[in-house]
Amino acid sequence: MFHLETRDPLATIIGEIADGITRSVDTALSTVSEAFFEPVIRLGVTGLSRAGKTVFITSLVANLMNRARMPQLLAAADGAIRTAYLQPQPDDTVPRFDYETYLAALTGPAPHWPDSTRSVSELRLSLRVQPSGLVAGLRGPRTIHLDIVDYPGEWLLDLGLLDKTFEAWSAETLRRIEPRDSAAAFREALAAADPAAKLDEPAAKALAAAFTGYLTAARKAGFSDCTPGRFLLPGDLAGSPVLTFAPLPKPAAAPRGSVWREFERRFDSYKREVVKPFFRDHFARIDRQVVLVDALGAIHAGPRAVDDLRMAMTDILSAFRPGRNAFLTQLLIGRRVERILFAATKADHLHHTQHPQLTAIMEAILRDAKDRADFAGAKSAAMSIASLRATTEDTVEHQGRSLDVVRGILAETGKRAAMYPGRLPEDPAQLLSPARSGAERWLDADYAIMSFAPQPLTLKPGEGPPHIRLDKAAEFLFGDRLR
Ligand SMILES: Nc1nc2c(ncn2[C@@H]2O[C@H](COP(=O)(O)OP(=O)(O)O)[C@@H](O)[C@H]2O)c(=O)[nH]1
Ligand SMILES: [Mg+2]
Repeated sequence: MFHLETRDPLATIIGEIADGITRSVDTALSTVSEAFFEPVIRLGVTGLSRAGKTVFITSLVANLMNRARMPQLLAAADGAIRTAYLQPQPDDTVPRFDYETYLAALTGPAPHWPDSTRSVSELRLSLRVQPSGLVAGLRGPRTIHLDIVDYPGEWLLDLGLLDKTFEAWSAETLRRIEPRDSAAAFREALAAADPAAKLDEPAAKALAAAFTGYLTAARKAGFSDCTPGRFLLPGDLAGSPVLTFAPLPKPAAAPRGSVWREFERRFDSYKREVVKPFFRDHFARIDRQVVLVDALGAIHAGPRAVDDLRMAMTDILSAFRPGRNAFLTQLLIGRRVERILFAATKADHLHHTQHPQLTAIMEAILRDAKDRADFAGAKSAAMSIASLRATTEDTVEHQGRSLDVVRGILAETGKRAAMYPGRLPEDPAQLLSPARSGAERWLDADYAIMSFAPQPLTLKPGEGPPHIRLDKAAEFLFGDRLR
């Protein structure tokens, strides 16, 4: 006897046909039998680069294989999860998430943060689950596959390009970057170019490079409207023509073979060959989504970065809104993301007494993003977590006051240090109002941040790496599917 607890497989198939994806009969059949016999949860993990995706996935998988530190994941606490093991992933052409290398970096004898990743990757963790309680005797153990997909948040923001022509995107981009210092070099390159002239490849490359330089600087300065996303994170497309274009002022006439015509064609290829396949092959198949956010980093960087974070969260959320655009609506027929978690990562930089304030800030931003994106449907939540706890807590006396600090090993020097990151306000509005009104700096507070290295660990049998609320995040994201 088997127990069917998955989304309607028929809806899945209809969705695929509707999009005109031709799949071999083989794949279609295995999808059906898999859906019937072995439920699959596709968990998307995203966030802008350096948000903590790699560390999150590595620690989550390690803590699902060794569950002693997962009391808030109910299926782990009550013993329903019998075993968890890695299996070959279903998608042969997607790079495998290099779990073993990352885990060795984080938990080896000289612990360090793993190298930064720049593309999509996937990992399948299979869970053998035996529900406990009354129904336990009636159901045999079953296998549930957790397919974790790591993809850059930068790529999500490209969704907005699908609705735009090259002309509209160019005009809008040029208007927006007009006042920005970071675009000075690109504006200069543009002034020297003639969009009506015949395309010359080295000149095209130079223009694209100047535009990429602008995007990189804008990202650093905290702007989130940095499309096309692949210009920042090209993956294996670096240097290809599909990434060799830039926004242009429209010339009076654009003859065949001109820079304008060729860039327009490349922009369309970018949408067709890069953006659409990503949404079709990865995004549209996700059931549960976690968006990792470096909220503390943004608070430290100042009001502009916090406001930018708020807008980026709105943009990300609107990518998950049904009916967002025609292409996506058609892709998503019969399926949708059921749960979305926005998690402020690296909460181990804060003493636990300040975690409620960080969570309150995330919740306030999420509420605002939901209102602005007119978002309904998926269940959403905000939390503060640390995928890998790199600090320990302490209370020290400082000028007659006692301060709640965290201690750790500084990543740069290897020296031990205590950090007091500043006091987050009880009322999130004290941060969000100045952010919204465009303030340059926080008025009466300063937030510090230090970069700690992972601490050397001695794990007892059954224990995964130390974390903060990773179990709670897991319970929200897929705990319901394990019982
Ligand atoms: N203290 C602390 N730092 C973290 C944590 N997660 C990530 N980081 C830091 O953030 C950096 C980027 O993390 P990574 O997972 O590579 O980000 P990705 O680009 O989103 O995959 C790491 O190199 C660490 O410095 C955490 O849980 N605690
Ligand atoms: Mg990564």
